[in-house]
Amino acid sequence: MLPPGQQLAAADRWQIIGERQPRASDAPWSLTIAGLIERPQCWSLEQIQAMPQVTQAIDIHCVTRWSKLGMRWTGVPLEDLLSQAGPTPEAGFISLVARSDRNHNTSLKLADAISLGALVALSCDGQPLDSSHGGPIRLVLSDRYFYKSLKWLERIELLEHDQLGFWEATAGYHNGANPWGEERYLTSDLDRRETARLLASRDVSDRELRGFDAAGRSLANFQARQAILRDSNFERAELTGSCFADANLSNARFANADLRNVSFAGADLEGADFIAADLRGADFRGAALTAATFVSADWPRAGFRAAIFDAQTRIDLAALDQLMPQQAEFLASFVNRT
Ligand SMILES: Nc1nc2c(c(=O)[nH]1)N[C@H]1C(S)=C(S)[C@@H](COP(=O)(O)O)O[C@H]1N2
Ligand SMILES: [Mo]
Repeated sequence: MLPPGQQLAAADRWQIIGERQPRASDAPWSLTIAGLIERPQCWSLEQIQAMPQVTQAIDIHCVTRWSKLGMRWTGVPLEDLLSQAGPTPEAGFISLVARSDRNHNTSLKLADAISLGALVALSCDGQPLDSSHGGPIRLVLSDRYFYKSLKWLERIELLEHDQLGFWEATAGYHNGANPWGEERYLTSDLDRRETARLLASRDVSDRELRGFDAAGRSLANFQARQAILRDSNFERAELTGSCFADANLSNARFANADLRNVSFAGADLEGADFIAADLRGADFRGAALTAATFVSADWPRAGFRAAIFDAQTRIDLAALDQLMPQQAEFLASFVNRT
């Protein structure tokens, strides 16, 4: 089943999200488990490979609105590793740490990790995991957005108190991450006064304003170059001539907005919604469009709602590749005409 607000990726496509490779190192791969446990362990990759393996179907759901269902993952249940280590009664959380340049991490409630069947995976759909997808060893679990599935798992720590992960601490990703309840982002901490001041200035360039609410506003020539506007709401806003170049607009909502001659050049538009927006003269060159939507899911049946384009709308052909199949098909009919 597809959780609310998600689209199905093409079966033969699997996007790389976040870090693209592990930290360069000659040290052999290993997995350490430490913290509130009776028996600290450090397993070599070979030891993990030699443990009993299970294969289970796990659906993945990226917070930027794409999903892949029924992937077959093979590896060692996290529960098996935990029972070798013996968590103490105080252990309530696990922190997962990657072998990556930024020591990328995320965390889970210990009880959730076990009840949701978290797997320390070595292969997927019968193939050893690609390095870009977390090979040789990553975590994967169902029923949490995919940012809880850590690539290049190197260390598991059992903790009494939660330790927020990289995306959760720096990008406002919801720590609950339950896709069935759309726990995508924390609500913004911008107060109404500050929002009103920024709207009046029409300039948020370089600012970090997750969850910015500009729905229905008249904001022609709004300046938002390089701003971080994840999960912002620009529905029905009037934004002609505005500049969002190089901005981060993942999951931003532009439905029914007037976006004539707006620049989105180089912007990150993963999961952004442009349904019924006016995109005549808009510039998407160099923008990332994974799982962005331009047409409602009922297309091409009667009553669908779609963005408006003209010959001056600029979209790279290559960007169509990043879209989900139905969106790509819809956009191709436009791009090929121009
Ligand atoms: N080490 C590490 N793990 C990570 C990330 C990351 O940046 N670094 N990104 C997370 C996010 S947001 C997603 S959607 C998935 C993407 O996994 P994929 O690249 O195999 O599709 O990895 C998750 N695990
Ligand atoms: Mo993600």
